[in-house]
Amino acid sequence: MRLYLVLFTVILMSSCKSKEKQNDSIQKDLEVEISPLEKGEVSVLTQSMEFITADTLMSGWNTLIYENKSTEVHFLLMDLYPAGKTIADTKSDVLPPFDEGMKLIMEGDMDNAVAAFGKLPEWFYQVQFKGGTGLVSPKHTVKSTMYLEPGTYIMECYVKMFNGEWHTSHGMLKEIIVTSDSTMHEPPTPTISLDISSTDGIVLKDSITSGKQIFETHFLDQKVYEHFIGHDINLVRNENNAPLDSLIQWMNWMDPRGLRSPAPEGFTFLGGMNNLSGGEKGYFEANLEPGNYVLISEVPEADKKKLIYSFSISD
Ligand SMILES: [Cu+2]
Repeated sequence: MRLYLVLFTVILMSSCKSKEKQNDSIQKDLEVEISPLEKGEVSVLTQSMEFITADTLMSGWNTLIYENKSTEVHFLLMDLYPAGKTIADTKSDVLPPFDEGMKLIMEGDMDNAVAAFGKLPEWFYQVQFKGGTGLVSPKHTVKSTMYLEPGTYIMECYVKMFNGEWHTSHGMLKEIIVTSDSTMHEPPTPTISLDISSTDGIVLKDSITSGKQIFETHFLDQKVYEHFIGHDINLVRNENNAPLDSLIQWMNWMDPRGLRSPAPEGFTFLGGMNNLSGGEKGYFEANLEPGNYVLISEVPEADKKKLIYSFSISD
């Protein structure tokens, strides 16, 4: 009897072990089947003047992890195009007026520049901005989370090169299809909440401390400013307590030197949340070391619009 009991126990143990093994392998299979895109994790890389990333993304919440390995400042903006429009239309209808207009600005001919921008097609004004990162300094990686609805998007960066030509006209323009299948991703839990609006500017609801922070940005409204686009949020570290004038002036692409290489001395761009529509929310992550920082919009005269907020992190 005793022998039977021992045998039975041995058999039971071995069967349990094989079940465990089976469960392990099922678990592994499940892990393999969930792709980063289903998890809403999207890697984007710039080596010089391009976006290296997937051609197709899933709709819903997505975290874009943007690595800037190049030697210039860039950002990433997701433009949702009106139905039927593609990157071919951008190249034929949108880039030429912007190229012509910028060339005229560089020559100091603002009147004709405005006339050139007037050649933008009607459909261009139906493009919706669905977020992206803020400006990112060379050799930095940032994370921004936004909600993407299905459709055809153009991922773009319109920072300017040393000669004043747009990055968009030199490769930083990529068509991305967002499918109706949704990611399994949820927005992150914020540690800092802020509001941005055309009336009150950037308003913080929490004090900011050191370490890893997740900013929730709430776009209370959106409007088209004198530079033809809306407000966004960029986190910038002020390395040497430099006066903010050079930064404020640089954050205006209509200025011949604005948004153009080289970026102003002493400022490091750490991402943020690019343009969203009124009523929408987006998130970005930052690891804050002691120092002086500003949150600033890429708009002309951000200080006069209250679209700048300075803060310090102490030791
Ligand atoms: Cu760029």
